[in-house]
Amino acid sequence: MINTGYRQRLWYNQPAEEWNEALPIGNGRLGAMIFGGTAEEKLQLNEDSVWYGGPRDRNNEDALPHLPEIRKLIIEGRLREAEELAAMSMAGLPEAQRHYLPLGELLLSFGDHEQSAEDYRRELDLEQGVSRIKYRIGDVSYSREMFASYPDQAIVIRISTDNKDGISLKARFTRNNWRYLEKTKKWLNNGLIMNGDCGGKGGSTFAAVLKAVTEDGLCRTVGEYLLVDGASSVTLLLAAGTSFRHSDPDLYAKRRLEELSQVPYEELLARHTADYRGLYGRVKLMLPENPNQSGLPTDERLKRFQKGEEDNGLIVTYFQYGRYLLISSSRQGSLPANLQGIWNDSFTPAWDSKFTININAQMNYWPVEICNLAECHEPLFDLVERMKEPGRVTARVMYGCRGFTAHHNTDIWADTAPQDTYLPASFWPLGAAWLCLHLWEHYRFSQDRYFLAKAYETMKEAAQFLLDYLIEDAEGRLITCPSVSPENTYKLPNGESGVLCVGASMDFQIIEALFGACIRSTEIIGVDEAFREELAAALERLPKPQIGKYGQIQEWMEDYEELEPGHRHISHLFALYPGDAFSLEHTPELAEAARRTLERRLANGGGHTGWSRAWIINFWARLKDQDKAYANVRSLLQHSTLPNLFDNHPPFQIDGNFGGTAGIAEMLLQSHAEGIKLLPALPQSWGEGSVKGLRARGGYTLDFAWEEGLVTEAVVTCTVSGPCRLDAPGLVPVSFTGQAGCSYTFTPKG
Ligand code: FUC
Repeated sequence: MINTGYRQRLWYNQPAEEWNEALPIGNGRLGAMIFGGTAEEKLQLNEDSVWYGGPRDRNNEDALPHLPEIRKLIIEGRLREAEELAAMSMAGLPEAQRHYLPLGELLLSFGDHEQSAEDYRRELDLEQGVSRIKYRIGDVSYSREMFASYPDQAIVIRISTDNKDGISLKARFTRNNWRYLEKTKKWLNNGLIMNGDCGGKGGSTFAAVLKAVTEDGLCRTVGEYLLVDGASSVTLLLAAGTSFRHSDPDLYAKRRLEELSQVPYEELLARHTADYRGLYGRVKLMLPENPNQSGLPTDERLKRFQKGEEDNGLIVTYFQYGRYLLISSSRQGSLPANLQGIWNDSFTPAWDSKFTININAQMNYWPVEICNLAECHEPLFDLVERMKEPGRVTARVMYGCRGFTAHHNTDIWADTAPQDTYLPASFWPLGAAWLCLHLWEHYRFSQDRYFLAKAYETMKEAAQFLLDYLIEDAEGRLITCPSVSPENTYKLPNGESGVLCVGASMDFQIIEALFGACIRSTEIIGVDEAFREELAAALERLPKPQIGKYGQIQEWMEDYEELEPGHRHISHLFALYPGDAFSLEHTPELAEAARRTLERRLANGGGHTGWSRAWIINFWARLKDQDKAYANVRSLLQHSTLPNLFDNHPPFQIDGNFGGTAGIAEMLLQSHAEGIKLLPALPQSWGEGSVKGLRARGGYTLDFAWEEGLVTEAVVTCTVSGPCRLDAPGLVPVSFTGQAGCSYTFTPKG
């Protein structure tokens, strides 16, 4: 039975016992994980610019003088020596970039909660972007409604009861064991201010401010506590900021709340939902659902799914949750979604909870265009823009090159020097180039030439770096060296194994995509003819993709054995997804080799992290293998999904959520080869359904429905005028010239 529009929500019959059960809210900048306790409630808080330490120049000046020697050692296969020298001369100084920190916690204790709670329910309403908690104590009902508002830049917590004057509570901020860096002060009789240092030299200062607005009742502050007694309802407003954006974060946050405390709660809610729905409401997905499952809480559904039960409804929720998480962790003006979006409770988070740009940060943005959230892409573009200056210094100081570069990580300060001396990853200068392809993708979807004209300048600088970085090998080809195939190790016939290499296949695929994008851009905006020719000449000399002894795409220029044939990174299939140089349509042999590559990775235990599994879904979707794509959607939810539907690397890492959402979209719609293809990888169990609002390259929005795997109606809405080609099972292939602003409907009858 087709879902006729159940409200998309996550819901539970009990409070969260641990962080991975708590529910996330966010407005891109401010975030909270809500535990939903009754007598004691906890909101673990984040603000996206609370990072340890200030900006630094970490470039290692010894890189450039040692570069020829490192190259020589690698080319001669003396990997141990090359790696030893690279570890000393190329490592960032100091080794680590900055790391992301929690803002703190807001703890609430409620009076008259001695008896146990009944009729408990908590939910995250994905349609409204609101979290709710309801329960009863004796005869008294309580409810809480919470959201992070983008238009008002605050977290809003509304506490209500049906017992007039029945709310009393104590509120306080905490910051675990890091309390020595902050202190909490009173703010009049109804507010608290927690402020302090984020730590580290040149680091930011932060402030979090809480203000209570009550109906009836009294407010006062005692020590670090804010107390409310005898209120009929309470609205708690929370604002926060750091000196990364505000010269006086205290003042900023207080002003925010002074203003918002004058606005009725209903209006704050209305402003939030209008803003949120403006993004979320653009896409609707319906698949055949089992109505008996819709009455079950999310954790129960997930458990059943993990035991093998089918549940398309849960998959639809997972898909929309990915969109929710993106809206909540990446909004105009915020930092990009980091490894944990914005939700992090650790002062020493896994991989620093920063921006890992050899797959993870990019994966966060895979759903953004196709799932109609293009505005949410902007924080990534802003970061790329800020990386340009440090990236120019890194290019010049480390490699003596023009343009800008970055390695496999960056941080709040847009640091581009290598992160750590983890040899399988660190000395890989393709990070900026890959990120720049996001600019190009944004253009491909929007066709916005003004955007492209500016973006091209950035893409060009990333390409300039690579033109200079490429060296000629004995056969006259242009190769990268040193590089790595993130983050795999190869074995040499002489018994040595290592990671630094000559020409990782992924490098050439990224370079080809970037140079190609730059060439197209110069044509579209009519500039830089000479540079276009330089790029075209270099493209000719790049090594071509090769098929190795297992029939696989070679991961390196030589057909080396991999130390881990089931490695989580499948970098050499970049050109299959997110790139598009490998396709069934245009390069069937490479597509077949890509299939073999995947089979071999999977047969050797591949896909064991959430993000790797999510990437695999996208690969199979591009290979139009609906069964394998679906099996990997199943695996993602089965093996790599936490009770709150967060992706589990393990630990929690958000990229798998975003990659999973992108993969589901890619099964329904593709637009990387010529034209638009509907239902390219539709699994049997999604035989009927509909989707509204997906975007396709070329400036199109698609609404379509299908039955028994055949499209019954497709509506193409054009945002720009131009030729369009549509291919869908059940429809006669059609080419037409669309007019901007017009919609065209196609049915099996024509
Ligand atoms: C890359 C991956 C790891 C992890 C880390 C954040 O280094 O290889 O699996 O996702 O980034």
